[in-house]
Amino acid sequence: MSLPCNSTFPAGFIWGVATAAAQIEGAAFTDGKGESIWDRFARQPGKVHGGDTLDVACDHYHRFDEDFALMASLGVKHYRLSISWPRIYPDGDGELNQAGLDFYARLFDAMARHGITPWVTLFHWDLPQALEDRGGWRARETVEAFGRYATTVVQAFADRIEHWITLNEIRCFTQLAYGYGLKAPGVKVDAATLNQIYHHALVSHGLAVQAVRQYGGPRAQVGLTDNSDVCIPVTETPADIAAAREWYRRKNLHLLGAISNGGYSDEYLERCGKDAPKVAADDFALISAPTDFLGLNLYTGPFVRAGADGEPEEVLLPSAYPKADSPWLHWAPQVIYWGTRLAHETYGVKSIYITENGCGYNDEPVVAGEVNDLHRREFLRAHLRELQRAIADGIPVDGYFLWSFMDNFEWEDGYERRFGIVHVDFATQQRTPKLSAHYYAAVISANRVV
Ligand code: BGP
Repeated sequence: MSLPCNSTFPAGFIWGVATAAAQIEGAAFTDGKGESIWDRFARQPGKVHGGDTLDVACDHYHRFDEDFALMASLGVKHYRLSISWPRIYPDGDGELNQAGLDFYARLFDAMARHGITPWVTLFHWDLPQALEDRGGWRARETVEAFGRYATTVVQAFADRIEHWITLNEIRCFTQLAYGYGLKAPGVKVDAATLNQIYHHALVSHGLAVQAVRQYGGPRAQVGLTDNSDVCIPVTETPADIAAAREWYRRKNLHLLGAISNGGYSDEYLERCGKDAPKVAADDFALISAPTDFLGLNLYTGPFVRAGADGEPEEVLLPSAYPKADSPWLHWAPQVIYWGTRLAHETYGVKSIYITENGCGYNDEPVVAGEVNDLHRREFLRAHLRELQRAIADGIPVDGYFLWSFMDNFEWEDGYERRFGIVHVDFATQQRTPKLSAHYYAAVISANRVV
């Protein structure tokens, strides 16, 4: 399909916003919720900016009704949220906490009252600490426990939820958490263990797909949300595009590559050498079971070009290159176009949702009832233009979820970094829609980039 510049998006295009349980709910020890690895990590000195904890966060646990009223007032009809595993199984496995299920039932009721459709992520990094104490993602036991948790949640809410996301960003809760130690549980394991952890994440994804197929009902749809390493051709010439495509293929071999191949490639196994993961007999039947869509969290990516011998090489960013306040987030709006195009071309994905895109800034406080975040408006507009270009080129992108609805606990950055289109005063819990919220509301209402 061809979409001329600035025409409207396809009818039925999904415009949404995203959050995650641990980042907004607070009530970290309320109504029987168990401790998560992030509750523990945040209490270790020096791990999270300013010693911030998740204890209260946006107090969404108690304020969800007003939050949904605000969401609805902006015209947002689709909301990606996650369920907290330790609210459902405080020890990760074993005894069910009915109060946890009851909370989400109330939450979904409120969303229905406000005309908002839920898109539910089953795991967004808040592993129960009790499981970490028994090995965490290093242990196959955690995979089996996740399968039981996913089954419980799908069975409980199959009548209300049609869109399920299995896991959020495997790379972040594996490599950044157990490889670099930056995210909870903040440890550094050896290469063999890390490869096994990736594998455990893949099997967990497969078990969640299986739970949705078995218990989700006929209308249920399921997919993974991945933060693929997206490579952006520095000039859109055939040589640089080929280099970016090859770099992308190599960098995603262990996750999307393995899922789409139905097994680990020889290339990947050679790369692992003696540190290759142990694979049980039926693992890849689970891992590679067909899904209905691919979720992509797209924020940034390296620029790649063809080197002298045609080999891909990353172009170093000069110090003057524009960045958000999140140090890892340099501006590269083309990540939307190339992230979706490379996934479609490389893996044959037929339906893509951008499940996160947004920018982290240390926004200024509210002045006279306003937060003038023109920088975020500009960021969004540039990225939405690339979304429009992707759709115009026939890439099957069916929806876009902005990260994030409101300022929240941004993991190791605590409350310093703000990603929301709604400002949160963490002392008073006052919400103030920023300029970017009004901008996004206008985009949704016009169904085009404004
Ligand atoms: C993604 C996560 C989100 C959110 C966002 C912002 O990786 O899925 O939960 O936090 O990034 O990034 P960060 O808070 O790491 O700066």
